Amino acid sequence: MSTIASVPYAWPWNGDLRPENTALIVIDMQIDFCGPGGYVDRMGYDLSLTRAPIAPIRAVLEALRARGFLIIHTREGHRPDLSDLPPNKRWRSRQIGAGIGDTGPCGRILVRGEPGWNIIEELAPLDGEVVIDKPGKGSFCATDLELILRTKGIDNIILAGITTDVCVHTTMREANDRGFECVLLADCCGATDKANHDAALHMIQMQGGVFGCVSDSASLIAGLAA
Ligand code: C5J
Repeated sequence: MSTIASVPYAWPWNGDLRPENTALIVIDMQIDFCGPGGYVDRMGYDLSLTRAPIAPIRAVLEALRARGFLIIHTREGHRPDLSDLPPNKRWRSRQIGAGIGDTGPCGRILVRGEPGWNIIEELAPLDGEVVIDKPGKGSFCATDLELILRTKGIDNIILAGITTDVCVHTTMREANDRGFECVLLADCCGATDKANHDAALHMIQMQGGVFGCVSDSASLIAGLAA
């Protein structure tokens, strides 16, 4: 049996936590979501909230890389011709002054290949790590993530990244519906609103863990060392 301390139950449910069957997914730690001049900054939200998970994610990456776990990174972004950008998504972003596809201080907002679309240097993927480019909030929609996870024999998913209530939660829900066993690391996630972050954590814990569990970086690292 190998589990980590988490709520509402010790994760994973069956005690089978191994590098061979468990992946970390780090979601959208891009300049657009936590860097000056990026999408979130342009919307006027507090960058300290989306930057808070950087140090805990680094610690988790170090622990999991050292043990040979599968590491996956995602990037939200659209094709330069915007052919995969639904017009209503673009319209809504323009209502708040940060039009997706429009030019800002970090290049075109949430467009693949632009400076703001890059993962921040502190959490840059290592050679050989999987990077998933996704046009939506969920990491399974219009990507090959599920194929990669199934091919590599992954049952358990550890979730980190931003934002807790949008892309992380959507990905957790998608994964849970596909039968993956999920845990979200609370201090390795952040939202553009603290109350939304807290609510997102609370939702997971209902119904005996309706989408999985909530843990944190220290509990994961301690569990791995035990
Ligand atoms: C958002 C994300 N919030 N990565 N994206 O638009 O959560």
